[in-house]
Amino acid sequence: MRNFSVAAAQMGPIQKNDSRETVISRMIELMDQAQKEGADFIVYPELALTTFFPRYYMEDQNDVDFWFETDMPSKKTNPLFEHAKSLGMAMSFGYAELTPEGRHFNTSIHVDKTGSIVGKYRKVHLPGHTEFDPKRTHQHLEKRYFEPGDLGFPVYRTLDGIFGLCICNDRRWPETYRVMGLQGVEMITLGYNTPSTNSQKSTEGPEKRMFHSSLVMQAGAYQNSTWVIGVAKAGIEDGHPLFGGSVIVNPDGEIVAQASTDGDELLVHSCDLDDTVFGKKTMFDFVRHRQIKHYTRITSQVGVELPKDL
Ligand code: CDT
Repeated sequence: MRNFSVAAAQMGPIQKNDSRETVISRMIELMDQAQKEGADFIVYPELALTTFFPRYYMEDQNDVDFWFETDMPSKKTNPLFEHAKSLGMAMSFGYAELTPEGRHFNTSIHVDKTGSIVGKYRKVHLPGHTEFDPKRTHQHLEKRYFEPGDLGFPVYRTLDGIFGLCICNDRRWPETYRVMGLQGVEMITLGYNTPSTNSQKSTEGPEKRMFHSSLVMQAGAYQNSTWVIGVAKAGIEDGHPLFGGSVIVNPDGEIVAQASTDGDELLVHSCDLDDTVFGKKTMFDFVRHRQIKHYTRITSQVGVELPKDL
């Protein structure tokens, strides 16, 4: 099944007081619509089950853990899994994961049409800060509530293709795509929650933020000849605006579908994994063209190091 239909299920705002059950019924509604439109695979955003809670400063660990899932599926999320299985629909979505060892991750999974989790990823690039910052118009406390993912960027086989996951801020880093590109990835799915304004750069409005979001996904798709499905949580969550602009990007880096609202909105597009073959075999034939001896800085240093003679 290398040619199938993907639904990017953008979700409008989820308010702080919205229950998991309410959100899951919205996800099920989107899934039903996706099925009517012929989709085989539905992709939901980052932290799809709750509001984007890292904007809230919390000190009490019980308050923090309220936002996390200890089981997947759980009693609350099982109706989504069962519904997907009954429709024969594969799905991917993000959630906050609390492991039995007490570790906290920003996680995303891919569930196949039989209800088995075939792919799991824990967000590597965590943006923001760890302490309350009074200078910011809004807080972004992912570094406080999550530890960096410990699974790397794995790819996995499903739907007769090679798939990978990443989450929100990961999309801005070329390493994310290249590490999966080097494992032959043919479709990357990712969700995001991105504020419409930059709390540290007041001149940067939603248009520029959206431009950067699409730019990085298009570049990642083209340079690795892979489909990229980028799905937003959008709209105003408890007074905090998030931009939409969910996209389906083909392996040529072209946007083939884009959301136009800040609400629940479905983009359905037929994706052929064989469209990745030309780019992988010609322009970006890694084996013939990559010169790894010149790339050592990529994994040997983190920050900028000026050469000594500069
Ligand atoms: N959720 C997430 O990773 N959002 C970031 C915003 C960073 S602003 C501190 C993003 O890159 O979209």
